[in-house]
Amino acid sequence: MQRGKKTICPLDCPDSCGMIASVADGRVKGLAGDKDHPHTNGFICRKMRRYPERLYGESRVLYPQLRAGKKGEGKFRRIGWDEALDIVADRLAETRSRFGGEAILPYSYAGNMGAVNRFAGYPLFHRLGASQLDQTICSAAAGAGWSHQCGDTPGCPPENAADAELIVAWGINIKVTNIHFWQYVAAARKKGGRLLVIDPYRNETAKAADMHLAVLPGGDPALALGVLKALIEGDLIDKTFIARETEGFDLLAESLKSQDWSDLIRESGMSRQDMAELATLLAGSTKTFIRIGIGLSRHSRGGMAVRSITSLAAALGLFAGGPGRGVLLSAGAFRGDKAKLTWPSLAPEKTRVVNMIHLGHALTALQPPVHALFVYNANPASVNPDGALVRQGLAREDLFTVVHEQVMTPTARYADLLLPATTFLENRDIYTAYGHFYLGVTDPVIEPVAEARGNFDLFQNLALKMGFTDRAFFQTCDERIADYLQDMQGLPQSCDIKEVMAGRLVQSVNSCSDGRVLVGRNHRFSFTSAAVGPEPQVPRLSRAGEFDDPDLLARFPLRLIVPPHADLLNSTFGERYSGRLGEVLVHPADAARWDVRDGEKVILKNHRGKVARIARLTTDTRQGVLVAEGIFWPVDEDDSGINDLTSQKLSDMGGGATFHETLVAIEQAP
Ligand SMILES: Nc1nc2c(c(=O)[nH]1)N[C@H]1C(S)=C(S)[C@@H](COP(=O)(O)OP(=O)(O)OC[C@H]3O[C@@H](n4cnc5c(=O)[nH]c(N)nc54)[C@H](O)[C@@H]3O)O[C@H]1N2
Ligand SMILES: Nc1nc2c(c(=O)[nH]1)N[C@H]1C(S)=C(S)[C@@H](COP(=O)(O)OP(=O)(O)OC[C@H]3O[C@@H](n4cnc5c(=O)[nH]c(N)nc54)[C@H](O)[C@@H]3O)O[C@H]1N2
Ligand code: SF4
Ligand SMILES: [Mo]
Repeated sequence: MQRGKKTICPLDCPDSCGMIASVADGRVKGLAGDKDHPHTNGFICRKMRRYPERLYGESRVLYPQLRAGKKGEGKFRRIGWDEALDIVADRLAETRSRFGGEAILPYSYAGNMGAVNRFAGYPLFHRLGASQLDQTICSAAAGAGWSHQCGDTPGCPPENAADAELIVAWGINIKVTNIHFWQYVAAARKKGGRLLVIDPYRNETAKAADMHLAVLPGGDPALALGVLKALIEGDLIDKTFIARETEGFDLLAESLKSQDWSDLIRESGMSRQDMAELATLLAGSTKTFIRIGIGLSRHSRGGMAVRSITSLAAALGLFAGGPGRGVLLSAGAFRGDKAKLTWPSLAPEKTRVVNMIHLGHALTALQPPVHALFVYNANPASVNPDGALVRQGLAREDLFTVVHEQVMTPTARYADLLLPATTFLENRDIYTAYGHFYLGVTDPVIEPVAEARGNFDLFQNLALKMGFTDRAFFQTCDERIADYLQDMQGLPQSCDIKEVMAGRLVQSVNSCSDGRVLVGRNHRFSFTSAAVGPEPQVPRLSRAGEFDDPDLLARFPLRLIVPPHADLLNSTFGERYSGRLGEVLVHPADAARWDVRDGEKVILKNHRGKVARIARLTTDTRQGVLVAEGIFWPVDEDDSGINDLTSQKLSDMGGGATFHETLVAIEQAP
């Protein structure tokens, strides 16, 4: 007999869907959307509907294994858990005593968004005095840009968009990366609302939209400031809101006065008329909802892009709330004390911090060197920029690498010791979301498959094995969840923690139904920068990084962006598409110039590396801009992937990544 059990999608996706797993004979037969989850609304994406194939698939890592071939070759021999734990404990202890704790580098990200399992390794690595990882690869620049102007204001609930007259999807591919937001777009359009997409290429969302502006990659600060300049010149700003709930507007207006139109036009790739029309469109709609994506922040001026767009939104009064109005980047609906998960008090003072984007550098050049690497919840061989350098590091004979994984990923192939990880269906955890305002706690749906162990169990066991007796290591999973929930901001006052622990979905109190997000929170929107630092006080045009480098432009004249693919979640599910190169969208004029043909294999290359893709000729992208969707797994013997082309350069704020700022050349494959 099949039974339906509730769970939550653990993937790094804003939607964090509620799901029903159907289980029979201790096996998961299928996954479907939970009808009782207001945001999920009974529907999940096609990636996750096929999850049971992954759970029981050929690629699944089932047992602890020791390397039995060359690094990266992917040959292993099975060992037992006891032996495996002894090996890790010995090697970590030895590394620490010979070279000091900082010679150990834990590397993890968001393969599992459950708060307990995501941060499960932190207490042990803190206790070991290991190098600390700055987790910047995704939203650090966007988050820093947002907090410069908005402080800790949460985003507006997505439901509010359903009443909008105008929805702006700015640097976000809703139909691919945030599909449940589409229900609000559809509802708004039913009532006559329109969708505008601002994105360098005609992505899936732009194809389904009413309007599309093909801004240049990295061009958003110029576009947003140009529109703001036009609004001020046309006296179209919301003066009441600006006076009542913001500060510093005069400084920004003054700075924009002296800003040349020619710079704004060149940098945005938009005409003055485009900007004037957008200003008119925005001023003419009282109910505007701006959905800001993280995509536009993966640039040298990514933080500035967010600062400029939120400033534009504030000048229009969109933070004042009201039906159909709002601004959403990241929900931020609940704020828990992360220290309750990570236990920073266990770390020695002043341990070195490694920005995860610099992993290639950290494994090949950092002094004193890293001698032990522990990877979990992540696939750095595929997702990290400067991929060839990352692999060079992973191939070092003197590096001891542990990888805790669910499937045989490109990183797992480089492990000295490979450990089998459970999936969310085999774990208990607590999930918030960055695209909606609900929180939930889940129970395991099935027993662990084969010898898989969850992150939390693994690290608790390892800490005890290493002889650590701190309280953190004796906590049960339930105790950690309860501790985290205890003073979580955003929970309703009446909320019964016991009920939440038993699986009741909770809606954040930050989700005021009228979308009003600033008032009443002791908060004013600041057009000037609240933080100290090298950033300019008011948003202004800053440098474009790699795209501004004349030497590189002469050799690699095309701008490449590398957004997500609908069938992958970052590199997760790559095992489903083994042998697939992935495509690169090329404008026909560029194709003619560089002599590449539709459907043929091409080489993209620059000073960091090269990778093969299949050319797709289309006017969906602008001339001079190439688009390579998806982090497919390596196909060729040289192991290359799309991130062999991207750089370790950091964004202007938050130490974020600059994935969409890559110069390349293109040629026919030999
Ligand atoms: N199917 C699927 N869903 C996903 C993911 C996935 O890999 N696959 N990844 C998940 C993760 S980890 C994240 S962080 C989110 C990210 O989701 P998003 O916030 O949507 O961010 P990106 O996907 O990086 O880029 C979104 C859009 O930004 C555009 N873009 C690039 N540069 C610029 C620019 O300079 N200006 C403007 N205006 N637009 C630009 C890209 O062309 C792309 O269409 O999605 C999550 N959801
Ligand atoms: N070219 C390009 N590169 C990008 C991006 C892009 O848009 N373009 N996006 C960037 C962004 S936004 C992000 S967030 C990063 C994402 O980088 P990662 O967080 O590394 O994302 P994934 O590729 O999904 O890999 C996660 C891995 O964790 C494993 N995993 C899942 N759950 C568990 C668990 O419970 N325990 C253990 N031990 N392992 C688990 C999965 O099997 C999977 O292999 O990639 C970045 N890289
Ligand atoms: S990947 Fe996103 S859309 Fe798909 S089930 Fe998970 S949370 Fe929902
Ligand atoms: Mo991300």
